[in-house]
This record gives sequence, C-alpha cells and structure tokens, in this order.
Amino acid sequence: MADTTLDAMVIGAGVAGLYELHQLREQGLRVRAYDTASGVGGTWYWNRYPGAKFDSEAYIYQYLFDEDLYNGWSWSQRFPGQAEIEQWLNYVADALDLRRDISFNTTIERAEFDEDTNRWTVTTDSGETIDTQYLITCCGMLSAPMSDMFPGQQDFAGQIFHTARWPRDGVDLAGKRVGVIGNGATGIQVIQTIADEVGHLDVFIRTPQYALPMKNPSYGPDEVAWYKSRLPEFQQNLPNTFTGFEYDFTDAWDDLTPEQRLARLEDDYENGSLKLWLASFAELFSDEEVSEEISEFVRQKMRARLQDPELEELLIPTDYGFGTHRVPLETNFLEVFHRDNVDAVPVKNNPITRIAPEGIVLADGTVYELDVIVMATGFDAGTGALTRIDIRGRGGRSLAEDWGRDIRTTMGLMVHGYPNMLTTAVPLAPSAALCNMTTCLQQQTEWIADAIAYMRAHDKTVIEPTEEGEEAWVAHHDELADANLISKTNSWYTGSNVPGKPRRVLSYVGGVGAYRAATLEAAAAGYKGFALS
Ligand code: NA7
Repeated sequence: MADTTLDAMVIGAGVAGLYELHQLREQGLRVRAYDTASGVGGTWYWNRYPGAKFDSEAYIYQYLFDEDLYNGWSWSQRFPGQAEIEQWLNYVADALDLRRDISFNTTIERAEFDEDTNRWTVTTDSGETIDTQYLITCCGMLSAPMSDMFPGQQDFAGQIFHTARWPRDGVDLAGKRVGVIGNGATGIQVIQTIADEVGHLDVFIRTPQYALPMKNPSYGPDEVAWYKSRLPEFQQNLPNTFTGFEYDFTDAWDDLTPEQRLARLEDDYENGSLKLWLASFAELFSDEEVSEEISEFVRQKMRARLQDPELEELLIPTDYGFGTHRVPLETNFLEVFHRDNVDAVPVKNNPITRIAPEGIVLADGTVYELDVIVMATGFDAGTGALTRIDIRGRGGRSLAEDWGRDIRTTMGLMVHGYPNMLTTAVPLAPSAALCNMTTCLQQQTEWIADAIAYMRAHDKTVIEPTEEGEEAWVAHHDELADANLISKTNSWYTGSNVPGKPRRVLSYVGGVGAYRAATLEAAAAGYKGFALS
C-alpha cells in the first residue's frame, strides 16, 4: 500500500509546478506537488548567486491567466533581481493558496509505471511512496547543475560553490581571492556584480560571449500603471510571437536598404533588452551572411567599449554567430576587465585540468591560488532533471537510458513508452532557448490540464504518444533545427556541454506561436498522435 494516493502528482514547485497544481486542483483532482527545495520558486529559489536577475522584462515574465493575480503584484524595475522574483512566486503561492498541497524538502528518487494498474509508483528520499495516475514533471529546463566537473574539487582548501547552489546566507567575498569558471548568462551576472567587492578576481574564459548592455530603469507608480494597462495586449500577443516576448520579427532583411538595416539594429540595441536578438531579423538564424553582419555589428559595439587589443582578442567572439546560443544582457561586464583587481584567464588552449587544495590548475601547470571558486558552469539542460530520477516506463525501460541514446519527446509534452507521464520544460518544445519561459510553461501546463480534463470527460485513463506520432514530431523538429544556425554552435542549446550527451538542438525553434498552434491542433483533433484508452 502506498503512503499517498493521488490522481496527479507534480514534481517541482517553480513557475510551471505552481500553475499546474492550481489548474488540476481547480478541476477537483487529488493533486500534490513535491520539491527538493524548502520553498517555492524553482529556478528562482535555487539561483541566488550575486547578481541573479531577469533577462525577460518583469511584466511579461508573468502568469497571464488571472487579472487580479497580475495586478496584485508590482515590480520595482524592468529587470528585477532574484530576491524580488522569489518574493513574487511566494506571493503567487499564497494568492492561490497552494502551499497546503506542496511537500517541500522532498526529492523524488524513482518513478515506475505499472502496466497492470496503469498507475505510477513514486518513491521519495524519505521513503514515502506515492501511487498516482498522472505523473507531471515541472522540473525546469535548467535545474540539474553541472557541478562535479574537475578532479580534486573535494580537496579544495577554500570554499567552492556552483551558482545554482549558492548558500541562502550568502558568501562573504570581501577582500578574497575569487575565481569564476564560466562566463555564460550566469557567470556574467556574477562577475559584474562581485568585481567591486572581492580582493582579486580571476575569470577563466573558454568561449567569449556577445554582450548586450541592459537598460534597467526603476519602476514607480506611473510605469507600473503603464504596464498593467497592457495586460490584455500581453494575453493576446505573448503566446503567439516567435519567442513569447512582447516583440517580434517584423521586417525581412532583403526588404531594407543597408542604411535602414543599420538604423533598425541601432534602435534594437538601444532598447537595452533582448530585442536585438529576438526581434531584429529572423534571418539571423538561417542566413550565414546576415548572421555575420549582425555579429560584426555587435563586435564593433564591444570593441568600442574595450579599446584594448588583448582584451578584444579574448572577450569578443569570432567563431560562432551572434544569437546562436544564449545572449546575455549585462551591465558593465566588459568594463570589469579594465579594473586592476580583475584578470581574464584564457583557458581554451590551456584548459583547467584539476583543482588543487590551493586553487585552479591549468594544463601547463600554472596554479591560480584562490580562497573561493565560483562554478558558473551551467546545467545538464532539458534532460538532466529527469535522468537524475530513476524513471521507468513500459517494460521497465529507463528514461535515462532512452535519452542517453537519443533525446526524443512528443512536442515536449510526453515520451513514447511512458504513459501518463506529462512533461514540461523538456526537449523538443520551446523552452528557455528562444522563449520567454513563463509564456512557454503556461502553454504547456495548460495543454496538460486540458488533456487530463478531456480524458476524464471521455472516460479514458491512459494517454501515450504513439511511436509514429513521436517520430513525426522528432522529424519535424530536426528539420527546423538542422536548418537553424543554432545547430552549428556548441552550448547547452545542443547538449554539447555535457560529455556523452546525444547532440540535438534541444528547444523547438519553429516559434512559440507555431508550436502552440501545433499542440492545440493535435488536441482539437482528439489528441492526434496520442493513443487514449
Ligand atoms: P552556460 O550558458 O552553460 O555557461 C557555462 C559556462 O561555463 C560557459 O562559459 C562554459 O564555457 C563554462 N565552462 C563549462 N565547463 C568549463 C570548463 N571545463 N572550463 C572552462 N569553462 C567551462 O550556463 P549558465 O548558467 O551561464 O546559463 C545557463 C542558462 O541559464 C542561460 O542560458 C539562461 O537561459 C539562464 P564554454 O562556453 O562551454 O566554452
């Protein structure tokens, strides 16, 4: 006998998990969410490193389904920081009275589908067993940290932290010798924030990043009233744009003169947001020449800020196109390297080989002596959160083994062989890459809630994508992905940051609006591509 019997179990109490729990409870299901964390927030619970903040405008990184919920919270900035975002998700949990149906401090270790009962048996780290009809994973796209990376890490005599496991009480960096490994979106936020405070900062750089300066005005009553008045527009617009942001591609590159193109790029750059990336020219992702022109536009901006040939060589990308992996927004990130207490350490040709008790060791034997090491080394994106759970589908098949061979899903919503397991923020749906995460997660959780409502209304108990349905989606995904320049660049977007991970563009690149239409069409056709029984 299981300790707990549910209709639906939700793993994760972040943006997706909270909303899924709410929707299924509204349907009258016995539903409960579980989370390793001691509070709600998911990504915004874990990523409390110095400088963590939005790159999406706060007013669109929102739940859109309830006007009162939207209007009941007011943001202090265009791109607020982690503390405020975590407070907002706590506000949501309280406003929807979700906490009573969440088990915190609980890690899911195993989930096994029983083909006789058509139900899942789930085991937690405290030994609790849960018997549930539906298993709904809301574990986040970027939640499995790449933290165990270098030989000798355990023997480091100082303190070592992955950014996604930053201590709640913070870390005293004042006057310390600090090393940061990684300069992705996370590393950049850390580096620009702590440079002032530390004694000395070594930044270990393997791949430089295109940097776009963020404009982050504070919001008073006027700005808050302005964005709140736009809710109907956002409800209409966000689910249908290419990336789930408020802006979209409007002009074709070939329709404009070179002067008009430049004016457009300047305009988008001056916006101080991700607009240059997500709403300048769609050809950025498909046409090598356009990609190179826009990349060069950004490089020039970076050169003008650096004005130092050595730093330009080290910090300005030349071997991949702008926007073919995550573009970070930054504030004085490049200028940090002009400071006397900051050094950029190139590690592409002279890689980090191990961590010694005194610091970081490079291939040529150089040792960087450090008090604190910050690992801004990223995540096993899309798959890691689920492959770190022992998930067993039909015939005992293992999701970790299946995805270890080939990463396949049906619209990122289900996986063939795993009946009644519904997924969010997994590969082959728009997730984190080219997507405002809340837009995508709302759409996915709503699709799942609707599917369950449909099943109940039609007296069905089991849903599973057919093999052919999955094959068709994977083929469609790959066709778009292979034509996209993202497929040529190494990053978590293609899974290349995890040794041995099968390479595939993880996120769907056909556009948020097109994805949404495809999922809704499948549902409207009686769940085409899925078998219901
Ligand atoms: P990312 O974007 O995966 O960045 C990880 C960084 O860590 C990146 O600069 C890597 O360099 C670097 N890295 C990883 N391993 C090493 C080794 N062995 N040596 C040197 N440098 C290394 O993770 P983030 O946390 O910044 O961002 C993840 C997402 O969170 C982001 O895209 C947003 O959507 C939010 P590399 O590029 O591999 O050469």
